Amino acid sequence: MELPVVDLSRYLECSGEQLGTDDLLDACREVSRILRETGALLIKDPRCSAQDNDRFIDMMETFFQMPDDFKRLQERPNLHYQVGVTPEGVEVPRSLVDEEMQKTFKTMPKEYKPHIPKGPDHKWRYMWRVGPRPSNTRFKELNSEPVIPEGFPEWQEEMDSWGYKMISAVEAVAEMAAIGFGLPKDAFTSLMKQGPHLLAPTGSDLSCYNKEGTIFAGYHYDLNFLTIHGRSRFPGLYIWLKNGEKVAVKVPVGCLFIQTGKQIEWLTGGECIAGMHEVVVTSKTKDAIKLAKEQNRSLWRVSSTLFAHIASDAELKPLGHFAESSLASNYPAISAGEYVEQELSVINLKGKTGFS
Ligand SMILES: O=C(O)CCC(=O)C(=O)O
Ligand SMILES: [Fe+2]
Repeated sequence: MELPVVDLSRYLECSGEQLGTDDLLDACREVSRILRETGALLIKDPRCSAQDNDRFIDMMETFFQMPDDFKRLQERPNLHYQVGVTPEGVEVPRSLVDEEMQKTFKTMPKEYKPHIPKGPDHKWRYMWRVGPRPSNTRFKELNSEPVIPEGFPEWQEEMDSWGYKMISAVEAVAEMAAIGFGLPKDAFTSLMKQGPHLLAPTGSDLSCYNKEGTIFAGYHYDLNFLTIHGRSRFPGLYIWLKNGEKVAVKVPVGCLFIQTGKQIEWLTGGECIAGMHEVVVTSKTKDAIKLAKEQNRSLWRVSSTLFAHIASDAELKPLGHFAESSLASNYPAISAGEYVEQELSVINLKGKTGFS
């Protein structure tokens, strides 16, 4: 199945008053429908160009190619790895430790079954906080100072500029989704203000791990609100639609890919569910490795993942009419920060250090 591409240009050009026009309302309903029915959306945002994406990936390839000892200088386990580098072999895919998920594996048809994780992920990651942080918060450690690797003078500017652009794209989608769901336009975006948004590119070493079936990120959902990715230079990301179908993500040049996380599931009382996904080496990845070798390009698979979050001190609970839904009781009110901490300890990023 091909995922539809929604062009945000018309929505972005319009002022508030024009939002009542039929074609814009239809576009908003289309966004909310796709998020509800599939949990996955391709978008085109004129503010996020293919060149921006390329510059960012070039820099991250250079970083991930550095020796492990250098990269580990950027490791902050005491901050739950929520800034700086997370080496390979640390983050544990939720499905490795979640018995409910393991039960569902058994019921899945063979062609849609994920690769069953046997240990932690083989991917590296860099976490960079984007956007303002709250001066007064109950969740200080999730909102700590950034880490900048030595020898990358362009780091801050590059991370911030690409990060802000992708957050703007998420905000537009969040507004459109809210309108489409019949909520106030800012129902989601007002909760995203000063959220601990993370630009969190992954780096996977295809010169070392290139056997089919190697798992870079085992089957999991994302714990945040919405996740957005630019186009990666290597295929490998697979998602599951709400109907259980497994789909290879192909992001057209100049487009971005958005998937639902657990926080939007909470806020919509289960109307949207968090999209499951995995990153693995497949025959398509191997074809791309061969081509990259011929062209003398980097063999690090970099993702330009950004986790857009609800503010740590804001409350997660079904919004507006979603509070009346039959599933709402599965989503009791909890602060977003508390929820994130619970999830982080399950996936091994919190709990080994002084913050547990
Ligand atoms: O590497 C990717 O393409 C996505 C990784 C992922 O799922 C994650 O970072 O949560
Ligand atoms: Fe993910």
